[in-house]
Amino acid sequence: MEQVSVEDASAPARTAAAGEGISREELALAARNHGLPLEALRYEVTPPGLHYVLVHYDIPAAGPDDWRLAVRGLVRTPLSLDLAALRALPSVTHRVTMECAGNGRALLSPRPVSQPWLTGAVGTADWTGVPLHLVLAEAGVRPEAVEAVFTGADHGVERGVEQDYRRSLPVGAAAGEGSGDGSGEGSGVLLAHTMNGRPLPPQHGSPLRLVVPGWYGMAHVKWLREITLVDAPFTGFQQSVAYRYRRADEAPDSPGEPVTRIEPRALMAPPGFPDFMSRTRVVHPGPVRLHGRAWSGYGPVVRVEFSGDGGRTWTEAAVEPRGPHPWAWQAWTCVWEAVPGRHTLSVRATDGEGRAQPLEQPWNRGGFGNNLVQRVPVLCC
Ligand SMILES: Nc1nc2c(c(=O)[nH]1)N[C@H]1C(S)=C(S)[C@@H](COP(=O)(O)O)O[C@H]1N2
Ligand SMILES: [Mo]
Repeated sequence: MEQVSVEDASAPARTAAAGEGISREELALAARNHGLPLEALRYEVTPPGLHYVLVHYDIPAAGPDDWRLAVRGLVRTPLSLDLAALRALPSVTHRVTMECAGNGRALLSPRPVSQPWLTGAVGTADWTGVPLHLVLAEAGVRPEAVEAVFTGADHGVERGVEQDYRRSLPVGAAAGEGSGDGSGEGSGVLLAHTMNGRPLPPQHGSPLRLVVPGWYGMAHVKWLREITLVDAPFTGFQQSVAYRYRRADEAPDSPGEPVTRIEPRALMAPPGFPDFMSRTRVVHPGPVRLHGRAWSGYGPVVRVEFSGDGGRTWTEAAVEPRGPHPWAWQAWTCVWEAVPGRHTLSVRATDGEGRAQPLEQPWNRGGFGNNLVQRVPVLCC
């Protein structure tokens, strides 16, 4: 990793001062990296263009014709596969809900300065591709290998460190036909060349990306050009510097804990209709059918609760059981009796492992895994 003096590499990610607004730089990031418009929670599979997008650097020039995926390092047979070779291998389709680890970051106080997500950094797609374990078996992973490092074709500089976008997975999680979570579902990791039945669009990693069901977005390396098997845990920027949970009582440069699977969250499609500037929702008195989706990277969501009074009292919503798509979000619905006045609506999800959404912000320096319950201000009149 080369040092580039755009910024001080040793400086931790910054948090905004009290009352400090979103800067022009953050606005530029927010305009490039858009979220899911929450009314699109009505679709089980997010329609093209409405799935959230997060790109650290530029979308690289990566055409399908001269594309090669290299598999190298601690393997018996290094491979160089073009798209035709990958497409000739057996493929499967998984419906996967993907969420950015920074979703909800801009709602934190103090606010970590980065891509300023509200709650929309999520989407669900049908990803088709080659199970990663098939390609790793073809290459023959040597027993000394402990991790697989995945390299994207995009390149940039982040907090002073020039780099290709790179992330790793333990060999067990990468090659695993068992997920290790007792579900017997397999890890489901895919080399995906198809999104919703079409070749991947440029912003989602054309022509090839990694899909790691249940994990936050940073693991799903786009524009995937190389898989390297290594004999020691990978310590690159996106693994050991970024995407770590560093609590408020830890030093800004402490190692922290790695960000991995998606914490449970429920979101509501905002009811009624919006005021243009404030986005405040307006409804008329009477029963209002509320609906949305809930998900967790640790297994099925077993309960969704609704609060019409800002989280003081909760009632059960009806949540659909997890169907044939173990890694996709689940629909929930309930009815709210709207009476004139101002209200704050909330929902919260609990998964099968008993993980639930907090009512107090789970603050950490990067603003990761912030699954604070959603608050939707509504004016009934
Ligand atoms: N090569 C590469 N892969 C990447 C990224 C990136 O910047 N470069 N961003 C990651 C992050 S942080 C997220 S949240 C997801 C977003 O995937 P999407 O844009 O398809 O929704 O891609 C991940 N894969
Ligand atoms: Mo992300």
